[in-house]
Amino acid sequence: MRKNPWWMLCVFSLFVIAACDDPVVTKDPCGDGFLDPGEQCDGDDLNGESCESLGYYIVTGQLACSATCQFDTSACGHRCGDGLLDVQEDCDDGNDYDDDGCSTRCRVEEGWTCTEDSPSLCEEICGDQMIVGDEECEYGLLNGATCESLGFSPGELDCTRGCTYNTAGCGDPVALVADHEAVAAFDGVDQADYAAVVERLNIYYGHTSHGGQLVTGLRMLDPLFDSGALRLTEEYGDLGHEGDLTWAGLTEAHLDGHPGTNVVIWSWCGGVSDNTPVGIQAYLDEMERLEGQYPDVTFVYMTGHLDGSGEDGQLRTNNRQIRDFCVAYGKVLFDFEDIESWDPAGNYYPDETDACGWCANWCGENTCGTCEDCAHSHCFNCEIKGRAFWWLLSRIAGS
Ligand SMILES: [Ca+2]
Ligand SMILES: [Ca+2]
Ligand SMILES: [Ca+2]
Ligand SMILES: [Ca+2]
Repeated sequence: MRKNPWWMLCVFSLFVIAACDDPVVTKDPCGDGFLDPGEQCDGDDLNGESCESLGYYIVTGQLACSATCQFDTSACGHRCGDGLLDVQEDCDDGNDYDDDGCSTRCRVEEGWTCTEDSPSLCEEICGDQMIVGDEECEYGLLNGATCESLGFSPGELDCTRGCTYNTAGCGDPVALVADHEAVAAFDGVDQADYAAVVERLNIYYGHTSHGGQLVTGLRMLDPLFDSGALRLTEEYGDLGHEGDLTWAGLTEAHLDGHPGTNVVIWSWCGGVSDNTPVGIQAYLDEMERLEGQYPDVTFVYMTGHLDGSGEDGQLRTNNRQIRDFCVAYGKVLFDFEDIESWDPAGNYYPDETDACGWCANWCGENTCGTCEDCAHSHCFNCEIKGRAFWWLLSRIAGS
């Protein structure tokens, strides 16, 4: 019988297409009898585990493997950590870690009490002279804290009946201010401080060009402290003008989306120079509102950059309003204006501008660091901002 060449051509073409356009075959690795990434087991391969090795109470039960290559423990009974209170257990809080009241062996930990529910709810025993969990203190035991360590003037620190600090007997809260003295204090920042900053702080910093001086300054100090290791998220924007609160909305969005953030900083562009007492107060009030909304976050206030308007100019009047508020209410302040108003020898330049005329003179007569492009100014102005910034971060980190 004569073969149909058309039919053969079609079949041949299919082979050619299949050969040339070899599709990537994704075969489900579950069921192939080998353990693949993401599989607890596959078929009879239980990866050496059993009901007993996984901590289940029916040790003779038969551990099986599900169709999705996960352990099927239905024949193993219960275990510690499954959130079901079993006769073998004093508690079961549904997790596999210690130091939360119910141990990994389902025993109630010292200093705690747990309910006999499934799962058990555990809470610290306040009044037992043991500081555990979220307790800050116990009567007469302050866990090493003092009024000063909590940011207050000296006084009598106490513990409430709810095992939290009672700071009523402390003096007023003390402001933390990075001004021109912080530039010199930077020399006292050491590697342990640096490590604490890197480990503990997660910073959100909103700035435009002037505020960028802090970041440039950090980079200039990289030979001492690598700024690349900092957890620093930069936002493009600034504190605006005359009561503009755009920055506050951005801050809330960032904090709500990044709960690990614990330091918020916003800088000004020229927005202090053309501001009014009402506009400045709107800024201060909004910062304080955010502090109340996010009590675990440190908010850093800032003054505005020099503009040559001198001691009696609007800029200094507005900056004084910010500074006085911060000192009165124990805030954290990066005093941008004060930092660039003084040279390291202690000479004061009240009529200076953001260009920092004294910086060039200083570096002509003294040794300054390697220059980087510094927005609106001489590179030494960035370097002193970086020095003050590192000092402030080390203090916030509490080292
Ligand atoms: Ca497999
Ligand atoms: Ca259990
Ligand atoms: Ca536990
Ligand atoms: Ca206690």
